[in-house]
Amino acid sequence: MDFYSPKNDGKYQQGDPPVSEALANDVIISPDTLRENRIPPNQARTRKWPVLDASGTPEIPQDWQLRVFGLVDHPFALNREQFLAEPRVKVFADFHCVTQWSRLGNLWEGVSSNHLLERAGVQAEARYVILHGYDNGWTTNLPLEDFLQADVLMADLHDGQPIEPDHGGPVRAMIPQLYAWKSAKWVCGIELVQEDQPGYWERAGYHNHGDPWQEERWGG
Ligand SMILES: Nc1nc2c(c(=O)[nH]1)N[C@H]1C(S)=C(S)[C@@H](COP(=O)(O)O)O[C@H]1N2
Ligand SMILES: [Mo]
Repeated sequence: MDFYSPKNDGKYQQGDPPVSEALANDVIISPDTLRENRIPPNQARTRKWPVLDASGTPEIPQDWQLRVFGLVDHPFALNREQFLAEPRVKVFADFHCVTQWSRLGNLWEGVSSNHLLERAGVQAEARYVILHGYDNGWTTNLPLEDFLQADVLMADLHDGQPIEPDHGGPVRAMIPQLYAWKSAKWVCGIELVQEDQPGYWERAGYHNHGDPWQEERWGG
């Protein structure tokens, strides 16, 4: 799929690790990138970007869509053109995998979670968000409050380039403040629910919440 790809100005890549100071002022700065030590406990920095998922890269249907449904007043689905027509945000964020690598200074671009949920009209009983992937009914769960952080988005660009299929393109979720397994690749659904529903990795023994700064890795 040929998602729109504006040119990254590349400026923020000058620092190592990349810092937010050189960014254009329309970029949302993920708060954890402002920490003095940006590497959570027992993580190590990688400059590469490993590929990790449960069952490999799925075939994405021609009629790709992203649905927002569940406890919302106005459920809707966006096709590719409609997704690209939504207001866009840029987010500068670090990315921490529970297998102990951290990738610092990523520039994500896409549509913010806040915008999508405002459009849908979240009902008062909704307390959790279930993200659905195109890979065999894969899901992950997170509290609504985490999903509504200003640096959470459905991203189609990484460092100015379309997200590769192996990394979850055409569109993946990005939840910078939680371990990477919450950042659903190949996202196709955002479901609002009242009762929590542990997802694929959570049922496999990962922590239900996954805060890297609290080392919420397993159990819990
Ligand atoms: N749909 C889907 N999203 C997923 C996964 C998955 O199996 N399916 N794995 C998660 C895990 S365990 C990690 S560590 C990150 C890895 O993202 P990356 O492959 O782009 O590094 O994606 C997360 N998102
Ligand atoms: Mo992971």
